Amino acid sequence: MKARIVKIVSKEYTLMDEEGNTFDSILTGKIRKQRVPVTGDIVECKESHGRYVIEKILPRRNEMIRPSVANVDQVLIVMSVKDPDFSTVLIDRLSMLIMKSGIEPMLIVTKTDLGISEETEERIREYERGPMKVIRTAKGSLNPEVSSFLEGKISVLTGQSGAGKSTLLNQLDPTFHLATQEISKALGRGKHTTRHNELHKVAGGLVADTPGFSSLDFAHVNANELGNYVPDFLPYIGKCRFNDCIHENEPMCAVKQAVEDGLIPKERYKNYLQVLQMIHERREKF
Ligand SMILES: Nc1nc2c(ncn2[C@@H]2O[C@H](COP(=O)(O)OP(=O)(O)OP(=O)(O)O)[C@@H](O)[C@H]2O)c(=O)[nH]1
Ligand SMILES: [Mg+2]
Ligand SMILES: [Zn+2]
Repeated sequence: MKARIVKIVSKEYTLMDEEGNTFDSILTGKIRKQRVPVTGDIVECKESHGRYVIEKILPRRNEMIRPSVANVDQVLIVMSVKDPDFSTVLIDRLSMLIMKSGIEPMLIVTKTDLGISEETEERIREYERGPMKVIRTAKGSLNPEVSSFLEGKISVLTGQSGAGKSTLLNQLDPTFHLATQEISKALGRGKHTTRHNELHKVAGGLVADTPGFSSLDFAHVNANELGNYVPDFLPYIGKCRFNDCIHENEPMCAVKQAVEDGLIPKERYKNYLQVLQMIHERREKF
């Protein structure tokens, strides 16, 4: 039978079948040598000696690294308006890496109940006017749009530690009691509250609550592809004078023109140039 891996804790794999029933399983040694299974993987398994054994991992549609989740429909970037600070640099770097994985990014702006500075409000509006879906949420009044976006999909929550990822899931399903930050602080356990990734059944979909990331790695991204991963650039890609344009110093660049015309936010372009610079510097080192 076919099932999906929804949780991995050391050598125990929790599987979910199409009806949403979960059961524990183990892996045959043969597979462990072939490839490391991750949550989201669809597997073939069978019952043997009273327990389920995973026999085959089916090909992945896509795959995220850190957190490792396969077959993802969308990644929800969770960003608070403050505590921790709202950061377009982070949103833009995350969305580039998500696009690079072939997955659609979305933005969830949390903690709007804490008050939004004029500067942050303007930045949020730039995203709202752009192509990414944006949802604002506040503690105590969950935006019903969140559920509608999760339905029938596999979603991954990502964002800084403390942004409110686990809180969001707890609000979506009051039977969840995922640990949130105050508790871990009380236990003095260091930074990340959420430790492993697990797919939770919520709002008619599956959602991975992941630990806040520790670093963003552009090692596998080339300068000449980076622009393709900026959602705001997409309408202008292919319209530059040079077809290998990296939208930096080239004349007749459609992206730069759109920035000048106010069609692409300056902030978005600035964040793009910063990552491009990082990529250039990396190449100089070799
Ligand atoms: N005021 C307010 N506080 C919130 C909101 N969402 C989350 N918080 C608080 O922010 C803190 C951090 O929330 P978590 O849900 O633990 O954050 P996380 O993103 O899961 O963090 P990690 O698991 O460490 O990556 C908690 O104290 C929450 O109560 C919100 O919308 N409004
Ligand atoms: Mg968490
Ligand atoms: Zn260009």
